Amino acid sequence: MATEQTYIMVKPDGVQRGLVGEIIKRFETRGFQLVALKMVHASVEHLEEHYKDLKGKGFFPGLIKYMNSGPVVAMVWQGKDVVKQGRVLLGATNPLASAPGTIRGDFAIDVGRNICHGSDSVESAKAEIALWFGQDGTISYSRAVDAWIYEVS
Ligand code: IDP
Ligand code: MG
Repeated sequence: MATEQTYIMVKPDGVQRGLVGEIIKRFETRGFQLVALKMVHASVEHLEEHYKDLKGKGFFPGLIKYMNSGPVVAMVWQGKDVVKQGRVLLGATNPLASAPGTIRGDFAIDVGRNICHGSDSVESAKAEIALWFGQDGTISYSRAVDAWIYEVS
């Protein structure tokens, strides 16, 4: 049973553009398991914590303003190699460098409006899941379909 988890977020532009379902669908149809989901209009302080590694970058104030401009959809997805595979599904940070077939490559143009977030390592996934879902936690449940997705489940 694959228990690796990643934090995936539809950013405010993804919500406004009606892409929540599309982004969920890509993870769902690939076979990954949704184990937590909520909509939240995050505070500046919360977003500064989420993006603390980027503090000092020239685009940081604009990034926080963008992320605070409306609600996001916060999710935890689970499955084999899901952190790396999640980044592959999202595409490159700059949508202009994202391959067609990826979420950003199909739906975005500007790096400052790239519609989705995905954890970049197992370690940062753990920290991000704790930050966004610490009080709620994730849901543990089995799926009969796993026997059709994993050779051994
Ligand atoms: P990632 O989202 O692919 O992990 P990071 O380098 O962690 O990329 O940057 C976080 C977010 O900051 C990006 O998704 C993007 O929204 C924004 N960002 C990164 N670089 C730039 C930039 O050069 N200009 C404007 N925004 C940027
Ligand atoms: Mg990042």
